Amino acid sequence: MVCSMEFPALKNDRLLRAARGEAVDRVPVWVMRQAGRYLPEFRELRQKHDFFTICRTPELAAEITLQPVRRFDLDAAIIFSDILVVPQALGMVVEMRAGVGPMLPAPLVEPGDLGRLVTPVDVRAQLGYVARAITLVRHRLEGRVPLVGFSGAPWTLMAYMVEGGGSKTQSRAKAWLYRHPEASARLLGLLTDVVVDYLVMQAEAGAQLLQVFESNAEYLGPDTFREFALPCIRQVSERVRAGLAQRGLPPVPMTIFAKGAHYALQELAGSGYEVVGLDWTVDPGVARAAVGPGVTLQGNLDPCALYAPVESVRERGAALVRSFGRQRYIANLGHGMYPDMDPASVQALVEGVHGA
Ligand code: 1CP
Repeated sequence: MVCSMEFPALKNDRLLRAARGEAVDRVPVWVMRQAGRYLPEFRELRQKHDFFTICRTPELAAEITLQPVRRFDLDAAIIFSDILVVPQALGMVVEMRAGVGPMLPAPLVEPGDLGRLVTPVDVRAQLGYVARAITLVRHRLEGRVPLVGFSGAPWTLMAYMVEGGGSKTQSRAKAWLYRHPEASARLLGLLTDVVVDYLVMQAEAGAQLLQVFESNAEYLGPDTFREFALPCIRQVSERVRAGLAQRGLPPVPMTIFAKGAHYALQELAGSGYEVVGLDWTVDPGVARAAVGPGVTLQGNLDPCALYAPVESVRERGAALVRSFGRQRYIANLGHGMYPDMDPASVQALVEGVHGA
């Protein structure tokens, strides 16, 4: 396998320019879950391999990462993996069940269960396969577009570890916050340490922007978010920057996507990230007023708008640019693609944004 860290020169840097607040000739666009089950070439590969085997095999993860970039004129690739590789690195079993999603058969039930977690985590030993996949993709991309690395944010990871999977209410995970605030803080602190090391490793391996997914922010309110989630989000950006500087590595822009955290946009804008991702429930003007001129916004087309006829999707892509403006903006969905979506809708969205 190629493992040289001399990467091909970047030909399309719109994503990075927009993230840093520099002028762009065209608004960059990419799509959350752009590599996934809506693509027939993904489903074909997925039939032959278990989900986490793909994540752990750099050749397969690289191939899937490249699939949407080959098909569409996207301005970014995102490394194929999942946020739940972090609980795995802490010794938890995570299974991907067809049609259900991730399942953790032995979730954390009470504070004593924290003793089952294997700490400290040596991310290079446990998650080195992600670094190797990133390095491989950087070579295979031949500089076409930047590569985004990512991690789940501590609260979102904690929620999966306590719930044992997805949940409509997150009531078990939230019960921890109210019943065991100290153990919750300990767990979140431990996750913050892993997430920081994990993101530094990804940037070192070649990731050119790092996105933090706080997908479960929507279950919290201003108080619980401020007390438990936000301090970790802040620490992650500060400590990743410090970690890169310490290793003599250049800084990379960072994005925080806190789904459902419309109540905390101002605080998110002040949490040390260049880019704030928005879900589709937030009005672009309201978001810009809340975050101020100094951060880039990313988002936020309702994913279900992709079910509309392609002409309508194209028009909605252009409308995003009209609402958000051409600078300090990265077009995306307000959440990920669904498996039953038509690949042609992604093409239409990209055309709409680029043509605006
Ligand atoms: O193309 C890409 O975006 C890269 C790949 C990627 C990313 C960034 C996958 C592949 N997962 C993720 C992140 C992820 N995983 C998040 C954060 C983003 C978000 O909010 O969607 C979350 C919450 C997960 C957890 C997860 N993994 C779910 C959600 C379950 C729930 O709580 O409702 C699901 C369904 C998965 C499985 C998964 N991850 C990725 C794919 C392609 C799939 C489908 C699994 C399969 O092929 O069987």
